[in-house]
Amino acid sequence: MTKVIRGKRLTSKEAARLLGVSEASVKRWADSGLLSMEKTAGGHRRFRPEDIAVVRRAGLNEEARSPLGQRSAAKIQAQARKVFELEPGREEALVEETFSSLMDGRDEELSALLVNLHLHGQTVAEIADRFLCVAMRRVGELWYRGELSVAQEHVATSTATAALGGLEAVLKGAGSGRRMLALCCSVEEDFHELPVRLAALTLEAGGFEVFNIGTSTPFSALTETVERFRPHLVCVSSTVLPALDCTAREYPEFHSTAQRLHTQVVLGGAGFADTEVRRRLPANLHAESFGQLEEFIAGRAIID
Ligand code: B12
Repeated sequence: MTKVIRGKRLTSKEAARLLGVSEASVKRWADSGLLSMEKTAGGHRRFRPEDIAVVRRAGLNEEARSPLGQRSAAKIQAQARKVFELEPGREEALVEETFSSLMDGRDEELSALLVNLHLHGQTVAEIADRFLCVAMRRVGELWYRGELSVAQEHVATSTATAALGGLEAVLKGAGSGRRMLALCCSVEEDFHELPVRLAALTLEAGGFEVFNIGTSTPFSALTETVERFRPHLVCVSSTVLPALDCTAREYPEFHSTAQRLHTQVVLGGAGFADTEVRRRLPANLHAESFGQLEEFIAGRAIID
């Protein structure tokens, strides 16, 4: 994809605020090579949000090891969250920015925006629910009304997918110690990729090691995979449910295998919203948002 506009960069002042240090420290670290930077034509230091996010997380992890550090790490996060929530009208403006980046195929710029949101205290689930999915639904409405071609929709989806790479890089190795395993996929004949990717990212941010099996995975295949890998959690997405009868036939074996192996089952997305579908496909959680998935994994509902 042609990158007409490069990703947004942070100034020394912005980087300093996000890292909770002085501007002088940021400049010193940058000049000594501790912090990656670029220089503008006028000689000003500029920073990639991804680089600041990595340093910030490393700093927070370091601090969190001492009881005093835990308090200050929490304070930095709370401060960042406050900065974000204080600005009125900002959320709509950011959805607008997300939408226009999707429409124009500006993946680097979108990636920088998503990482920036994360730096300002937004969780992966919040970024998905409040920004990316809202913008994608707008794409869907335009497409449905015939105001957008399939090719334009494809540009939007691949831009979103590419932009998630930035968040993925920042989240690498989230959580410490032994990581629990989770499997992600979508139901048979559902080819919507983004929800599977967002579920995987939400789980990674929650400290899971994630195998993304991909779209259109029949429950019979999933049963075998659960037997083989014995994950702590399986997260299945359904944006559409074209093969309901087949799915309902294969589901009981999958579900009893998961129960026997103490694997938690999360079913998420519009395809699982119907009460009758939920009755036929029981699970530990039927999620309507990534926030619910995040809450579920944070709620220690997972048995290690
Ligand atoms: C991109 C797209 C496609 C692309 C997918 C490309 C790709 N590589 O991924 C393509 C072109 C392939 C496609 C095909 C089709 N699509 Co389509 N598609 C979309 C679009 C525009 C975006 C989908 C997306 O990524 N959304 C982002 C997700 C994450 O947001 P969300 O669905 O709103 O999800 C929310 C919750 O449900 C929840 N959630 C969702 N999934 C999950 C999963 C988990 C685990 C959790 C915890 C939570 C969760 O979180 C979100 C809230 O923040 C949507 C529009 C829309 N409304 O979303 C239509 C849409 C989903 N598609 C639709 C349709 C009809 C189709 C087709 C049948 C069209 C056709 N005639 O061929 C086919 C079906 C193909 C198939 N069998 O899979 C309809 C579905 C209507 C319906 N309810 O049945 C939509 C809503 C468009 C519309 N307005 O009509 N599509």
